[in-house]
Amino acid sequence: MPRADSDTAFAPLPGFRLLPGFLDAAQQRELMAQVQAVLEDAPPYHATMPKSGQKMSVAMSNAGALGWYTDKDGGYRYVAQHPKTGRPWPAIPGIARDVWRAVTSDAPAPEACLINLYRGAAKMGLHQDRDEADFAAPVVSISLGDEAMFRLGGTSRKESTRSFKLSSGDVLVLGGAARLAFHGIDRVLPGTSRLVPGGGRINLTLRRVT
Ligand code: MD3
Ligand code: FE
Repeated sequence: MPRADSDTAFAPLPGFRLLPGFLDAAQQRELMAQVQAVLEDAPPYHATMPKSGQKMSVAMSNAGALGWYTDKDGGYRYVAQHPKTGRPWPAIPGIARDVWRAVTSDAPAPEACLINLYRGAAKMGLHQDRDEADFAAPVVSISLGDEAMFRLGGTSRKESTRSFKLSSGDVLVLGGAARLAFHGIDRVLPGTSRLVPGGGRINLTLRRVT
């Protein structure tokens, strides 16, 4: 018998694809080493949100031609240089480019790779990704390290949400209507992986920006 609430039960928007275990253990280790090299050149920082001036609990860095950044006065935007070192962002890790090519059919190469580093109680509130000029290409997300509880909703904040566990090596593809879905990370489950040196979780998001 269907549940009484089945009419309003959550169904992910078209264009949402979760690919569990897309990267095997050896590929995860190789990507982790590539990300470490990026972070040595472009150290993670805690960006500041525009209105509140609050620092984000997630530490960030970027690779690629453009990097996502926010500070109190400039707001959310893409920038071509690391805010502290002034250097251009390092190249996008090879394994990440391979994932993009494998899961996107005819999209041009990614312009940005945001690196989110979750340590301790870091989390990310429910939001939409709309700082890109073009929503035609999907966003591709790669999880490394500790497991996380990921929340996905609809294209309005009012719609119901559902949570999924993301594990190391999982890949998410957010295309079509799902490209503008509300989403966030409720919490990371500490000590569930030994991949990230120093512990925690890393998420890479690959995007077209312009
Ligand atoms: C759904 N990152 O960087 S990845 C972000 O795990 C971000 O660090 C989270 O949200 C993280 O903006 C979630 C999964 C994800 C990424 C982009 C999306 C889900 C998405 C874009 C649209 C819809
Ligand atoms: Fe996001």
